[in-house]
Amino acid sequence: MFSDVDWQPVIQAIKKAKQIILVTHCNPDGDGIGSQLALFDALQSSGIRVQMHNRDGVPRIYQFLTYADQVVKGDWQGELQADVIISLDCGARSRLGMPDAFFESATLINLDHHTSNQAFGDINLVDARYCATGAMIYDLLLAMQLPISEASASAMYTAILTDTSSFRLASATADVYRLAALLIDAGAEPWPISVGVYESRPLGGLKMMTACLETLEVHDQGRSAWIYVTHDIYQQSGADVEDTEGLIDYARSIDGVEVAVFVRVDESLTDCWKVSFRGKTYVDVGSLAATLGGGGHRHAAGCLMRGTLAEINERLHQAVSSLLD
Ligand SMILES: [Mn+2]
Repeated sequence: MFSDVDWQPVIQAIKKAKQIILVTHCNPDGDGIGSQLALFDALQSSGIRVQMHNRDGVPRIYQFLTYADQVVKGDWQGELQADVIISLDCGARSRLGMPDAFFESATLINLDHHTSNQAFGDINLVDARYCATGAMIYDLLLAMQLPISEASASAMYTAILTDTSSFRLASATADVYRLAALLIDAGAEPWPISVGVYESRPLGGLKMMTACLETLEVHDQGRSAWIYVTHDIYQQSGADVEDTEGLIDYARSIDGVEVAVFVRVDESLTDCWKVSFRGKTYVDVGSLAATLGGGGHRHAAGCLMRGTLAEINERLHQAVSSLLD
């Protein structure tokens, strides 16, 4: 997509590697998983020893992708065999959910497109022009002159599809559509991928959606919309965190709403809340999240907050209102 990116430091490190491990952020999304599986496929096909490990595994909706079953899930234990770690789509090292020991002896390559990326790698290639890390992987494979298989094309298409909210965000430029077309030419099938990602929901997920939409509040003279997932909603619906994917888009979809806020309780920690923001036009929710200790993009960002729901809500309302004034 971009010819001015210097991939050489990354390529040199990959070529020197004896073994590579690919990792992505906790609660991975389609971009993290798609990037990981595409790069795994390409590196493995070229004879490089490569493995994948995600603390949170692969969400159900991405398990149809080739090699998803090869991602090892869980807390990292034991010693690292790999001498190169490639972090994909992750803005901060702590978001990988790996212990410090994991990073001690290997070269860490950080490939990402988040403006808030903390440049935590030994080699950092962070470029916010890309709509998705999956699109960066495409350019990397081109630069390495590796062929694009059907499996890697499908994984990269999934990354781009999901990170542009189905080609609806401002990041879905003509170049992104051209890349999607190239991936389709290489074997990615849009409808089966859409069925896998968007049309295979568990019933509990829809029950959660109903309950979550019931919590809808509109503030700031109709310019902010808020939805919540509480412990009760998790329990009554039988759904889990994976089923919250995309719920925030309903809040943003309301006419006149500029900022959508989604507050969901952490399933394991008490008084801990995961807050997501989506902006529609002029509001930069990335900087909003940054003021609250989080990060992200202009139109999509998030942060972690501690306290009772009432406490964090007060802070949140102030922060969002001041942004809309
Ligand atoms: Mn991404």
